[in-house]
Amino acid sequence: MNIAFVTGASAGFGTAICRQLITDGYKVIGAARRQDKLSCLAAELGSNFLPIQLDITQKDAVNNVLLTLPIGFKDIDILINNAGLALGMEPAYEANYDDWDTMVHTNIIGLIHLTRIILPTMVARNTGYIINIGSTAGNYPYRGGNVYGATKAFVKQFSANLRTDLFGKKIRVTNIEPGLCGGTEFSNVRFHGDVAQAKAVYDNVDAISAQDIANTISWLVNSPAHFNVNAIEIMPTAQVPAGLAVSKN
Ligand code: NDP
Ligand code: 8X3
Repeated sequence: MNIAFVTGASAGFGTAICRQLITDGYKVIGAARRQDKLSCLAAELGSNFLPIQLDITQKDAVNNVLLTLPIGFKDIDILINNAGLALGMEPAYEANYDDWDTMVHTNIIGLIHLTRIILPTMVARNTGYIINIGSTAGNYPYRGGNVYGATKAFVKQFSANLRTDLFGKKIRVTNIEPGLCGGTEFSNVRFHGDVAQAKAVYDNVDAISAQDIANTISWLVNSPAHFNVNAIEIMPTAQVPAGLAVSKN
């Protein structure tokens, strides 16, 4: 039975991905900081789901993560680097330094450290699949996107460079680039718990859902091993990639 390691399992995309992969017959390791959320998911998903409390910004914890896995969950076939966040939407000249640091430490540094720890185990077995969750924010700028968008541009380029380093090996890499997706905690986190501001993002929009992302991942991981989708950009029909603006005097 194949084993998937999913970060950010306690909410949003990650929870939907864990549920979908369990349904598809995988064993799933679900990582996040909030143990209570992971415990609820474990109760729902049963013994093929292994919850692990992990803060991906803690380098020592990431370094030791493979040592903590029990027999039966050690040979990771699929790494889904999903944990991430946006904080704030102020223009760069007003943004909060700590928010910027947290985004960089989570979306970039946590992601690359975990990849660096798990990838050699895939290389040793010459099999594996890394799926990174980027964003349309990594492709197109928008006002207030500043560091968040830049972290996702990093994830996009890191994914492409991973593909290149894995030339000749049977290890796949995909960067998924979603646009506006409702029903997750993303905007609550971004707006520091301001529920009204978070809700307003999705008012009157038929946004994509976490299940749409889980369905995409299900399709990718169940596709044949010779088939690599390098990147896939997904938007709601209601959203278009048009951001050019002109300031007139
Ligand atoms: P949620 O806020 O619903 O979920 C984020 C998950 O990341 C949570 O499980 C959270 O768990 C986890 N997480 C955050 N920081 C850490 C950390 N330091 N260590 C471990 N886990 C962490 O967001 P979404 O599901 O919407 O977003 C998931 C990914 O998709 C993110 O990378 C986001 O940037 C990206 N994305 C989201 C879009 C959207 O519109 N929703 C669109 C495009 C991309 P915990 O707090 O328990 O640690
Ligand atoms: C999340 C999508 O447009 O809010 O990455 O940045 S967006």
